[in-house]
Amino acid sequence: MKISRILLLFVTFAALLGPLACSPSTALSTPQPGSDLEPKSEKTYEDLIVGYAQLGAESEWRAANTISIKETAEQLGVELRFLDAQQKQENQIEAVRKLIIQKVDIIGISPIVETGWEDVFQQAKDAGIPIILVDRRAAVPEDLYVSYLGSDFLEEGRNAARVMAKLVNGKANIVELVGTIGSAPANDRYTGFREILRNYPGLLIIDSQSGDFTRARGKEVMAAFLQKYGTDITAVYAHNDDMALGAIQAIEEYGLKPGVDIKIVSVDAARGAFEAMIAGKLNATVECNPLLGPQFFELALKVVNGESVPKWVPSIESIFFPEDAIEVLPTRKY
Ligand code: GYE
Repeated sequence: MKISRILLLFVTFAALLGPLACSPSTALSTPQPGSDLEPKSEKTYEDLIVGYAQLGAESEWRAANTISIKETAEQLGVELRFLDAQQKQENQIEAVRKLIIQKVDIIGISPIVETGWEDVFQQAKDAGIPIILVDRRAAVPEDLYVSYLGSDFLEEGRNAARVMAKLVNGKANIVELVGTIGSAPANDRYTGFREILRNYPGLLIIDSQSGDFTRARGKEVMAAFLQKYGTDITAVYAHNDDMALGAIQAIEEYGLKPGVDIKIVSVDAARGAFEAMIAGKLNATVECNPLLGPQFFELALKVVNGESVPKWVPSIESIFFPEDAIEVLPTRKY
């Protein structure tokens, strides 16, 4: 009984040791580089070098977006190489080229316009540097970027139209302040708005011009509209808050009451819009979230570590009206 138990123990022990004893080189020595057994060295935020090609500083939204990227990088300990293209596509292309030469791990970019990116994105791909589109899309084949992180601009345009229709009871002469020509948000906010307007024959767009997403241009374009159409204008659709705020000034200088004589709907939901709603000068703002830093770096780390990520990571957004403005303003981070 005793002997057979000892024998059993011995046999079990030998069986356990057997494979190790027979193939010590694979089981006990250091795995060969590239072999399946080599532990994958996962990068952490502190190891990451991230390039970021920002398009400029045209609006309150953009300022908040830039702060979010820079602050998050600092909090996480990521090394950020941030370049500002000052509203020019050629600068932004050059910025991507520089980041490729610097061999950053990954590049984030908010493309100023949709077209014209294939060559430089291909160069990044050839250099093995993945691109994440942040905030704005680019019209390139899907294999030239890993993911798009940003808003549904079409839906923002549709929501602006839905809100406008209610506000004016389905009847208005609208002037439209378009964002930067050729940019994804301007293209989609233009199209989405019109999609819904098809259901409202009383809502007419009497003119549509670009104010380049800036307050100064928004004011100029609105002043020109007022010169041309005067009190025929009953509503403004602005593709962002800054242009709406510029339009408000132009309307006041013309001697009319913004928000009352002329209803105004815009997009972004930046602090300036809440202040204007509290003052009764703006009737609604459709939210577009610029605080993309945390989601961006999380995506970047996943991509660099070879994890699969969705082709589109949408941001969560809502719509705000003057009746919520006093309560909501203190909670706004941009
Ligand atoms: O709405 C506008 C900014 O790309 C979503 O750009 C962004 C837009 C934003 O200048 O204010």
